[in-house]
Amino acid sequence: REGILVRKHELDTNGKKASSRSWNSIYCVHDEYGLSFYKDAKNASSGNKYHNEQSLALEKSTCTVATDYKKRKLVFKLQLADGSEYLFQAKDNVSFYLHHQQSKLK
Ligand code: I3P
Repeated sequence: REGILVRKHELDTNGKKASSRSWNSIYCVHDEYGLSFYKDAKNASSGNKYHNEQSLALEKSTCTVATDYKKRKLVFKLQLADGSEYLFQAKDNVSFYLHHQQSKLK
């Protein structure tokens, strides 16, 4: 499954506060390799990753609705096994539901 989400990197590996903290619109691809990020669909099809970021391994990750984040709506929180954490904002309820449910499957 793939689509555009707006992402904020909250915590780095081991729970350290992430240094680059702004919200960015990113093309996300969720597949057997994990969650990968691209600037847009074109870059996704050519495999050109967003800022050369490695795919996120979703094993032992948790995905929850970010009820503690009040500044934006339709935000879910992805917490990875390595201690890093990302917030993702969906563009509408359908997108939110699909991405959130999909992330919970792993
Ligand atoms: C960040 C940007 C984010 C903000 C974050 C800032 O600044 O304004 O939107 O998060 O605050 O550091 P920059 O663009 O210069 O990186 P919120 O939208 O959640 O407030 P934070 O460091 O308190 O998370």
